[in-house]
Amino acid sequence: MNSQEIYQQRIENVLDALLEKGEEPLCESMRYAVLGGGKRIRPLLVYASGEALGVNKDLLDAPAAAIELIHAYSLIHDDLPCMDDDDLRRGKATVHLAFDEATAVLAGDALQTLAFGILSQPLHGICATNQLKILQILTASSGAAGMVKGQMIDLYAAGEILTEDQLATMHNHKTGALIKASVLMPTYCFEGNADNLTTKREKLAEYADAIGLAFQVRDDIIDIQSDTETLGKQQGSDSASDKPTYPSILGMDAAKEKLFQLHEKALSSLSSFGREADLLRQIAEFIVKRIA
Ligand code: GRG
Repeated sequence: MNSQEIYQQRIENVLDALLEKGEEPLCESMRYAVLGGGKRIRPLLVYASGEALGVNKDLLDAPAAAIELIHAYSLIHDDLPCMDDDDLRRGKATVHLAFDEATAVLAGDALQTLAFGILSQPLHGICATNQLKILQILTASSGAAGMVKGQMIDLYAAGEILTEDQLATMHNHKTGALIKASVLMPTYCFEGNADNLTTKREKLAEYADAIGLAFQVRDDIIDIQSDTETLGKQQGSDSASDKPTYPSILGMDAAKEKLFQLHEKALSSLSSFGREADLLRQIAEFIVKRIA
């Protein structure tokens, strides 16, 4: 197994242990939404950023799990009839179809509180000030100043003509915020401060901004160029719902050029790091080349 696969297996085990096993619909729907699917890009970024900083892996499991739980909740709610009304997610029926709508709302709610609960437990090896900072990052990135704000902009953007800046603002909130949180939380996984941490944090933030937007540009491209089976969700859903995208605003060639530039920016942000940031480099490459 390569290191991406090792970390993917690791987060799978961590999530499995965290989610209660029970026959009630709430337990089953939470496990259905979280386990056995998804690329786990956000937890991978947590482990990769921690690796670049020399953080003990055991301290990264809690933030890695928390960010994936927030992501899973956001997907459940995004798929609901009152939002994107999707039937397929990660190659299987969306939670409101596999269970029912009320269960899907509550499973999302419970995954969100579980994420904050995990980070509120004593995290031995991380001082209280830093642990609070990690919680603040998760709160800001997922709430009304982050992902929820982006989702709100997105819902009202259908059928609108957005400028490139407006499109970037929407994506920086909706998708970029959690990606940036994944990279930044490990910069607080210490007792106190490590060497040159402020400079490293700034460089990692630049990297995260670049790959966050690259993730979305690539998402817009594959929504047009891939197929439903590969994507595990409906292909062409952006144009079907008349959503503004990078290819629709810039044209396909310019969208691909934008992706190339963002990849270059991500790599140059890591130029002061050595081999310890190789996993971050590999993830950047994976994001700009992914087909699903
Ligand atoms: C409902 C509050 C709320 C927010 C929803 C993230 C989000 C906000 C909606 C998802 C809609 C969507 C398809 C956005 C495009 C980019 C994206 C986040 C794709 C899904 O993330 P991946 O590709 O999914 O990392 P996997 O399944 O691999 O985890």
